[in-house]
This record gives sequence, C-alpha cells and structure tokens, in this order.
Amino acid sequence: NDMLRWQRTGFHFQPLRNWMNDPNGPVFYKGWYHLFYQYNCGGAIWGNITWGHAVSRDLTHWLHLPVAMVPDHWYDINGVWTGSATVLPNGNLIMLYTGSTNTTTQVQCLVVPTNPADPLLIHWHKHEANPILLPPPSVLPHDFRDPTTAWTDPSDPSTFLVAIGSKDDSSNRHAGVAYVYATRDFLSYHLLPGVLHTVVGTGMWECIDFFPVSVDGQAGLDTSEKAGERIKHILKASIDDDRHDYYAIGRYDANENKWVPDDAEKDVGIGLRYDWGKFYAAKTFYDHHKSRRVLWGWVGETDSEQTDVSKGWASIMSIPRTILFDSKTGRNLLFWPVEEVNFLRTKSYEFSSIDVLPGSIVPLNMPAEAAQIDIEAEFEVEKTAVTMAVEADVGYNCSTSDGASGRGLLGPFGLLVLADKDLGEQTATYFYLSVSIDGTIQTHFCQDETRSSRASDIVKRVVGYTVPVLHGEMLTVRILVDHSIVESFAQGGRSAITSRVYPTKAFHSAKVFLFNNATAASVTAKSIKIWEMESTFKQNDEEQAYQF
Ligand code: DQQ
Repeated sequence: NDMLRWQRTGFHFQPLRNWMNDPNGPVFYKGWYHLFYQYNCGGAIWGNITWGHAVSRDLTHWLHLPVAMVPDHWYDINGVWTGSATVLPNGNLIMLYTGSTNTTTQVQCLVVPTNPADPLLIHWHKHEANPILLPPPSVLPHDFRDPTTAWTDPSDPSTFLVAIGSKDDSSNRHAGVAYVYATRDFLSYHLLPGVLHTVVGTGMWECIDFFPVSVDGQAGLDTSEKAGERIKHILKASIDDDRHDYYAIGRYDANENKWVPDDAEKDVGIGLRYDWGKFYAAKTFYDHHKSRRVLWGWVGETDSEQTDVSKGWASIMSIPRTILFDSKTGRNLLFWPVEEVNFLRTKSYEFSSIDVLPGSIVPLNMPAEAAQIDIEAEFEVEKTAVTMAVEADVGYNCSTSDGASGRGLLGPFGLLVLADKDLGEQTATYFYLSVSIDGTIQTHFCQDETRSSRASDIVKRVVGYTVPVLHGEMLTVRILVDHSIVESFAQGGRSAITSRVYPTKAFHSAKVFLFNNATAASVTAKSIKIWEMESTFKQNDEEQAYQF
C-alpha cells in the first residue's frame, strides 16, 4: 500500500527489491565505485545468499547490475557470504569471500574478474583451487569468516596479510579473535603465530576491518600504508552477540603480529561504536581516486519480518561516510557523509538565532514535505544555567532514559523530524548535558525512536552515548532524513546514530520542529539550514536496472 511504498528511500542505496545485508568488496576500479552486498534474490528475508552488485560514478547515483556470484559449488552452496576486495600493487583486483559449504563449514574462497578490462566487472571467476583456506584445527567450523582486504607485509613486499574473524570458547573465554594469514599468491596461506587481537567475553567477531589512519586527520590512507609515528591502526569487529560495530584505536606491530589498543578500557567490543543505532557489518575501502577512506554500513529493518515480506524488500545501506582520525580529541574517529551527498541538496531553508525556552516546541516552517532532507544545526546553551547547575543528571544514559519526553535541568533539547502536525509521531535527535559536582560537563547525544511510529510491531528504543565537546565549541548536529531512515552526526561526526522509523501519520506530511524539554536552560538555535534532497532513484523504476 501507499504507506509501505513511501518507506523506500530517495537517496540511500537499496536494491530494487528483496533482502539485503552486509556490504561486500567495496572498491574503486577503473573509474567506477563498486558496491557488492549480501542479497537474497528470492525474497525479503535472509537466505540463499548471493552477491548483489551495483556501480556508481559518484557514490550516490547507482546502476544495478546482475548478481556477481551465486551459490553454485559445494564450497559455497549454502551461501556466498561476506568478503573484501584487494587491489594488488600491479592494479589487479582479487576478492576473498566466505563460502558456507554443503556441510555449512565456513571456508575462504578466491574470485577474480573474468575480464579485468571490463570497468563494470560484470563476470566473476571462482578459482579452481577453491576453497583456498579451511578453518584451522582449533576453530569450530561455524566460527571462521569474513576475510578482510589484504595489506602488504611491511617486511616483505611480496607477501600479503589477511585477517579473519573467529571465536575462542576454550575455558569459557567466549573471546572474539582476529587471526592473520600470510600469502604470496592468495592460493596458499600460512597462519601467523599468535593472534592480531582478542578480547575475552565479546563472542564471535564478524566482518573484521583493519586499516591505518593518519593522526593528522587530513586524508585517508591505503590499507597497506606502513605503521609509523604519525599513523595509528583501527580494528573493528561486528559483535554477533549484540549486533553492533565496535572499533578501537591502537598501534600495529607487523613483526609481532600484534595490534594493541591505546586505551584498554575502550577495547574492541567494549568501547566505541561506529554508530549507536541500527548499523552493522560495516566495511571500509580506500578510495585512491579521492584519497579518502569510505565506510559502508548495513542498516537493517526494525519492523516485523511479515511487514518486510508485504513490502517486498528489507534493508538499506547507510550513506557512505568518510572516516578520519579526530586529531582534536585524539580518541575517536570522525564519520561524515561523503561530500557527494552535498551535491544532492536542492532547495534550502535557513533559520537563525531562534530561542527555544525551557519546555517549548518551535515549528520550522517549510512548504514542502520534509521527508527527504539534510539538516545542519548549531545550538548554544544558556551559560548561566550551566554554571549554576551544581550537579545534574550524573550517570545519565540515553538508552535507559525517558528520551525526549524526560525533563532534566539541562536537557533534552534538539530537533524532531518526521513529525506530524500534532506531534503524535516524531523522531527526536537531541543533546542532554549532565554536570558533576566538580563542574565537569558531559554531553549526551541521543535519538529517541519511541514515538516514531504508531505501529506496534516495531522495535523502538532510545539510543546514543556521550559525545566529546571541546572548550568553546557549539553543539552541532547534522541529520539526514530519508523516509524510513534518520542518520545523525554530532560534533562533526564524533558520534553517529542511525534509526529506522516507520511513520503512519507523518508520512506524506512530515514536519520538523525544534524542542527544548529542559527545566532550567534556555537554548538558542544559532543557525539551522535545511535542504531538500534530490532523489537518486526513481521510485520503483525498473528502467534503472542494467539490461543485458
Ligand atoms: N553476514 C554474512 C556473514 C557475516 C554476517 C552472512 C554478518 O558472512 O558474518 O550473510 O552480518
């Protein structure tokens, strides 16, 4: 029906129909960005996993291509699972992926373009030697998957290293593990002694990603960039137990096959997340065309499987995000929509210096339906209210709080999007300040989904975490709203939150409001810019599909 059709996005990547999950093998090759993804050709739920494929010139407009790989060998008959691309020093491209075999053992497989001269990479050849890597004896057959992009061994340029995620349940460790293999030809592999990293209690590590970042925070780095004084390495794991993507910043010593986190308390699986909302199985690639590292994440549905079947599709990809090290804090990454997203901005609306008094709501008047928009807003909190707060809401936690309807001295305040005119439905993106007795201020950045839809068969939560705010900085937020997805970024991307939302009243008449539910602090929205966003797909347009 009309409402379910409306939920399809205008400028996010999604297949024309059916189920999608993890992004696979993203790469820039001969002038085209390629995105592969876990795809079920047969329906809107997980199963029969193939690699869907699409290409783009600009990471925003996509051409759907035929599926790149299907389960057609004993070693991947239960699914062509997640994998990564590696561009070799000679420019050749290879893919490694996990096959789920006829006995559902997880094995690693090699695939190469049938015609490397084809920039669209339509046809793929599974190597005769497959599977090229089996689980080592100590690893269970279901705990060995998702090979990373390979990087060059710094001490031997003809050797490549690949990480694979696993789990170690010996002595009740329930540890996530990253193994590293060395290979010269991608056909025979040698397991390096020890492990790259492991964290007790975090369970299976899916979709590991491992890459360098420059501490100057300027440009992205090639995956093979050697470790050094000005370089740190990021290790990311998708934690199967809680379905979130966790990363940590650390140092890599290739000789020792060891990566060590800067802060053991913020280790992989227990510390920072790429995104505090619905976002999983993410993967980066180095875009040598624009010298940047780009992140894709799978944003699943939070409605019921039955609804997914009725609408005929499930899942969206996040907006591709550039990743940089935050040289100002030195403790986190920055996630920001790729610059090409700005080129989709059309009509704009600007507001400035709007005072939002404690307990008030201010509509932002825009003539059009605000269902496909990009918002940038800056807030300033009344200083005296903050300095007079002796102690306020220490221990506040987005996920256990009352969300946007709660009332504290210094929060919540922010924006309501996809709201209907009487606010029966609304998705709130907000800040909330807490002050401890010694005067330390913590800023929480949260998204409240609990009133995003009147429908009941939906998971609705308050999500978010604290975000670093440096002295003299305003509170800033960017929100991408696209029908059934709200992607928010605070403080230039120090924190990101993605929500899936399914308005039943606000659809076709979505509005934007400012709100301040604090009891003590007045808030000024210093500047707000809202852009309508161009559609990159025509809704349900079969013509967009590649003809062959
Ligand atoms: N999805 C794939 C696996 C991976 C999981 C199967 C993560 O390779 O571990 O569809 O979502």
